[in-house]
Amino acid sequence: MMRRGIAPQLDRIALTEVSATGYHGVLPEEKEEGQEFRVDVTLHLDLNRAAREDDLTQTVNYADVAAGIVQRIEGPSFDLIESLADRIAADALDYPGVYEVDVTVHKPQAPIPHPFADVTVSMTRRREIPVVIAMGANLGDRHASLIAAIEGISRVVTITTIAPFVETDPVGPEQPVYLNTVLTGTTSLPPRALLAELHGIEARLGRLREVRWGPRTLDLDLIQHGDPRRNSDHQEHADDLTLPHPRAHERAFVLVPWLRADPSAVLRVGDRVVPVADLVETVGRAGVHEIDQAP
Ligand code: PH2
Ligand code: MG
Ligand code: MG
Repeated sequence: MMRRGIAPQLDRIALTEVSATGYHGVLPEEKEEGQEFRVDVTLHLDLNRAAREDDLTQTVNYADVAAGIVQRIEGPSFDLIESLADRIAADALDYPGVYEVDVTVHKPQAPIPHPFADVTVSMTRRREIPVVIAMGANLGDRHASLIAAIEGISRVVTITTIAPFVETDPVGPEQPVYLNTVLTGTTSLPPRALLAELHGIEARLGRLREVRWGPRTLDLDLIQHGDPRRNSDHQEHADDLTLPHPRAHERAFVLVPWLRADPSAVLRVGDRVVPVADLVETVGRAGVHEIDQAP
């Protein structure tokens, strides 16, 4: 498994020093008498749509966040402020659209028998969203392009599996054979931010594309974002983004490697959630050729 590197910065909503009396602590008197706790949270999310449409339902209402924090502070007692911070972080990630959260819990009256100003625990928690990315190249050093792309993707996706590369007959206009693979992993980026990263990698690796569906040095396609089994997959049809990928269900050069990467994969097709194994049965494996893998 490869580690994720630096992710691009999302928009943020910060709420600082939400305070209430709580009963968290290891000592019996802390659970008895209570003391002040203060919490800072920063939610990381994409605020473009909320701003464009000036619509509260497209963002997170910070008053709700504050109320939830006060409930946690005043709620069931934990021994550790670590546990309190973790609960608050998990609550924040439950808001739709929140991909990452930073939480700090302050306990300025902690029982520390020395002068001190404050004691805090801070943590960052990310949503881990399953994603499927299809990759193809049919110009230049195809193998090197795919390897370099995987390296780039690993900065924003924690890679679970990469399918063995396959050679595939071109679908579309007359052009050289493709090298294709499919990668599965998890990300804490929303679909558009991930797509922007993929486009950046394509551009850096010198993607050439004159003809639609024509030859290219590198093509990275976001196939699925989220889990259709849990109904958490992103579904959208817009000019700049269509998810799930509108043609993945009929493309052997996507389905066959995907099935190798994840034999239990499913894809939403219209209003059905279909095992990729069944789609491979339907579409067949014609035009997809196994190759000897580089050691
Ligand atoms: N990509 C296309 C068009 N045709 N054919 C194959 N075999 N593999 C591809 O990745 C591919 C294609 C457009 O993205
Ligand atoms: Mg493509
Ligand atoms: Mg593409």
